[in-house]
Amino acid sequence: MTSTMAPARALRQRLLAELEEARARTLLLVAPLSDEELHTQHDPLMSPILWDLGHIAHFEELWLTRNLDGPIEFVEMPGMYNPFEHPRSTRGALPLPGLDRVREVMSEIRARVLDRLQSADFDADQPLLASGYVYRMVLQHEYQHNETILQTLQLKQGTPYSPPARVELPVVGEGLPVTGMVRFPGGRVEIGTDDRTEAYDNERPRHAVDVRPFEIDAHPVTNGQYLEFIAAGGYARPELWSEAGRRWLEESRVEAPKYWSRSADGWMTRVMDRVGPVEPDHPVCHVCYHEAEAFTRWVGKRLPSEIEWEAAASWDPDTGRKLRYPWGDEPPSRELANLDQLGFGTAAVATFPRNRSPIGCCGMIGDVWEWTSSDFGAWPGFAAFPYQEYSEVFFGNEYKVLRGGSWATRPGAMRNTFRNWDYPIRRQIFSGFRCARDA
Ligand code: AVJ
Ligand code: FE
Repeated sequence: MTSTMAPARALRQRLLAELEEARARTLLLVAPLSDEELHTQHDPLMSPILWDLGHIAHFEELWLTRNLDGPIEFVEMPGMYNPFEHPRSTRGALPLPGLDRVREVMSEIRARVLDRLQSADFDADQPLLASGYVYRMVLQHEYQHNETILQTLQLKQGTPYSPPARVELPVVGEGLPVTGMVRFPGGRVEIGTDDRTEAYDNERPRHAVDVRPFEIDAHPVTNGQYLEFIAAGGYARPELWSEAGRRWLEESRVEAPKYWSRSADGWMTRVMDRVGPVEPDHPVCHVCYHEAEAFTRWVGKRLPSEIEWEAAASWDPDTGRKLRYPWGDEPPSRELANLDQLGFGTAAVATFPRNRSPIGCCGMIGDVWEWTSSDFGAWPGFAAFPYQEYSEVFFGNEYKVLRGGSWATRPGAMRNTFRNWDYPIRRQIFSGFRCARDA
């Protein structure tokens, strides 16, 4: 440490900057929206965006003011913004205040948070504050709700959402081969993490697992490959689908990924306000677990388990070292991966040559979340921290794990050990997949 600042002061300044940056992004995303668009429940699966905003603020108040001055329970979150009191589908009926009022509440809470930050003791032996953990938890919560808001904006009724800012994604030359698998030799692999500075409870503890040799696609499945599945009648071949998958197919009558439509010129798709042809070299997005599973059967493969996914992304079998990101320990940036929202869409696979794990698996971080075959459960030795309502209440066989983050994920909420989960029928998330098989 060559810093002239006391470490606590440096950490305080960094957290302050990150809190401000997180809020600036949240407000940027909602800036183009009218009060009515913010109030509307655009889909039963999603909250009115004003609910997300109020919930972000009250979550922050709960953890960064009230809880620092004596333990309180998650259930003490004010009724209207408590997700367990009000399931998403009912949030449209809540008497939500207007944007001006919600912004006042956000600033008022933030002022108290920053005031409290001045006296935060990061050396405390309580794990909530040690190394600033609780601040990073709150930051990630805001980042995650940003992605939720983007799902809502993509689902939005009425005039499509027009992004307030965009960054151009790099375009690579045509003709890069996107087929092929890479091999993981198997052996003892370290899964999860012991990190207590930012990891969620469900990522802990780090533990050794014996993994059998397997092969995994070097890239996520592309639209072009998925189009072949559609053309081969994949949606009409029951033998490719699980029983639950067949039930979902019968009820939903789906024939293509969400947001695709057939036109005279072929398949079109839409991201927010942009409509264009389905790009064959982009990863397929907005498919549910059942669709992913049916595709893998069609090609004679299977989905990777989340342990295999994490091994392929993070483990260097030659050195026995575990990496924080597929490329190493360098934090994500625009040069490394398609993350952080402002690209507003996927990039062609193989666009980011450095987004490559030690075994040669590409594009694991960014673009699309990847479905795994695993149910969301506890790692051995799991302990809920700091609140059961983040992970533990969702453990079981109802949810499938997704890994790797999407274009709509903020970098602060992404790393090789990060675990996301959703119902196997969900498609409003930015979800794709890659295939694996035994070696
Ligand atoms: C991890 C995306 C499943 O949205 O339900 C936000 C994240 N948890 N607030 C969700 C979350 C509490 C969570 N997912
Ligand atoms: Fe939340």
